[in-house]
Amino acid sequence: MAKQQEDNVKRIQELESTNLARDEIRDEVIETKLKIQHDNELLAKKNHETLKKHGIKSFDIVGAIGAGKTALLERVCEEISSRYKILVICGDITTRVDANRIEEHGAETIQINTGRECALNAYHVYQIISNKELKDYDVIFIENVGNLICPSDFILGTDKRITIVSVTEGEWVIEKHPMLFKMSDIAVINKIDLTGRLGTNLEKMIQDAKKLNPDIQVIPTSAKTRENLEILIKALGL
Ligand SMILES: Nc1nc2c(ncn2[C@@H]2O[C@H](COP(=O)(O)OP(=O)(O)OP(=O)(O)O)[C@@H](O)[C@H]2O)c(=O)[nH]1
Ligand SMILES: [Mg+2]
Repeated sequence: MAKQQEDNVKRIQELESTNLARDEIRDEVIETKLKIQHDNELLAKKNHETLKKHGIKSFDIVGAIGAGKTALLERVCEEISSRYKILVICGDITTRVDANRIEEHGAETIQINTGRECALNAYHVYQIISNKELKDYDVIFIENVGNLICPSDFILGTDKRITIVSVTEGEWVIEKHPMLFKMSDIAVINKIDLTGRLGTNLEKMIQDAKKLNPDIQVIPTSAKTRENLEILIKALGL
């Protein structure tokens, strides 16, 4: 993790701990959080090594609730399933709605129900890839629980992280959730078919993502009209 990002994470954890913990146990709370994060990073590294060893391309899809993560995965799977054997791991607190939807589009799916947890962690992925015949897959997508905050604490060990928001969340959504954009390779701004009707300032959203992370590739899309779907697939190298 880059130095500045590490400092940001530490600062946020300190602030959280100030709110949550009594003075006398605050240091312990911070220590515990850092340890959990460190252990998660070790496991994520192991996941990535395992996936690489099997020549699997892997992507972690995070983003706002209802931004269109599943809808975009449905479209992407439709386009590429004749060329790649795809496994999609879907994280949700309950139900297998997303897995059922994606299964209709040429991919095998596994649903993880996290219960009260607001994000997948590297151990969830470790458990799945340890129990799968990885030679059967070319591409693995992981759709995280819809949330723009918690997944920033847990990397999973994929090649690329893609953060998805949509114009329906308003033009401030990227500015207000900097962490995920700082640590992502691609930012997708979905539902651009609705931009005119909502009056959302799409250009501001694009510029905000670039300001937060000059290296990020920003792709405005519509899962409904398929606008820029090809650009997204190319950005994934598929
Ligand atoms: N107009 C429009 N609607 C969309 C688009 N993408 C998704 N939707 C709709 O938005 C709603 C939510 O889409 P999902 O794909 O379930 O979103 P999600 O991010 O997977 O949601 P969670 O997994 O619950 O966080 C559905 O009703 C979709 O049909 C889009 O590009 N344009
Ligand atoms: Mg979904």
